[in-house]
Amino acid sequence: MPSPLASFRAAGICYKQVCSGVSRARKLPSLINNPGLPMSDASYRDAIFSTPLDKVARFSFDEQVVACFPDMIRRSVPGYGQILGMLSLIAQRHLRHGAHVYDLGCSLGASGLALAGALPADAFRYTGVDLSPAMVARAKQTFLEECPDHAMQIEEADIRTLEYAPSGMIILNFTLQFLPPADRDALLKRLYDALEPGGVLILSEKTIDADERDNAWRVERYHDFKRANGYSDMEISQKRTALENVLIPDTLDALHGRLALAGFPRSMTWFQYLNFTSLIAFKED
Ligand code: GEK
Repeated sequence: MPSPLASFRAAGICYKQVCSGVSRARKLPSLINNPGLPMSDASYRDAIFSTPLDKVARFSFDEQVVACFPDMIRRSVPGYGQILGMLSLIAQRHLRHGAHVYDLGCSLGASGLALAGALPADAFRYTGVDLSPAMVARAKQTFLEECPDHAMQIEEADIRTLEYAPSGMIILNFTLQFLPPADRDALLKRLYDALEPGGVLILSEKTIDADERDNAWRVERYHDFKRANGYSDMEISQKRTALENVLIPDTLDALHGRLALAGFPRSMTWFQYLNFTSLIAFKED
């Protein structure tokens, strides 16, 4: 199996660039805006739903997904690279020197790599947490190879039951949507409690619109986005089936409501691209 970094690079995601912030992040392939840029090597390309399946199984973060994950997320999540690129700029503004950062549902540790690429080794301590053993194993290997001088830890755990250490920044990038809705408020409350005064939570999610017509428009344009990134109608449809009752999106209003209920006095939407969004929630000083 290729090294995780090789597959990130093959997917057109160069973390050394993403990590260095907006000016460098502009050089990143911006998906449909740069169709001429090389796509990934065929061996790491997401082709999981490219053949007709008699029965589409529930989506899970297994070895097969891990092998093509950088390509999958780049071609499926509008704005993914831009969100990563901003994390280090947000950290530079909000993170006390040496503070602890959680990345919950870290997958292959992309947010950690983004931070390590932009910030010196003593600027922060990072803990990535993921439930998938395959993700955790590869993320560990990546950090050893790419940023051995930074304090990067990876834990295999369920973020709903973890004991949280005091932290200056908590990143929940496209993870809350995979928890049963009934478990979401309790987790956010625990994260609010774990944040130090002045700490921030970054919450990125796929969203749904309450208005049916708006929702249909956004979903159709999202499918256009996926087609433009090389997915066939069959792949789009089978992936949608696999994610049914696995990825359950909230509305943007519901997300802000959950943050308020958890105790955050202020939250704002800082990024939106079709039905994908990123919020920042502030804990009072
Ligand atoms: C990125 N943040 O690249 N506890 C821990 N991990 C979980 C749980 C749980 N209860 N449920 C799901 N996960 C990443 C992308 S992917 C999003 C996040 C996507 C993990 C799951 O194993 C997977 O790795 C991750 O959450 C969601 O910025 O693939 O759309």
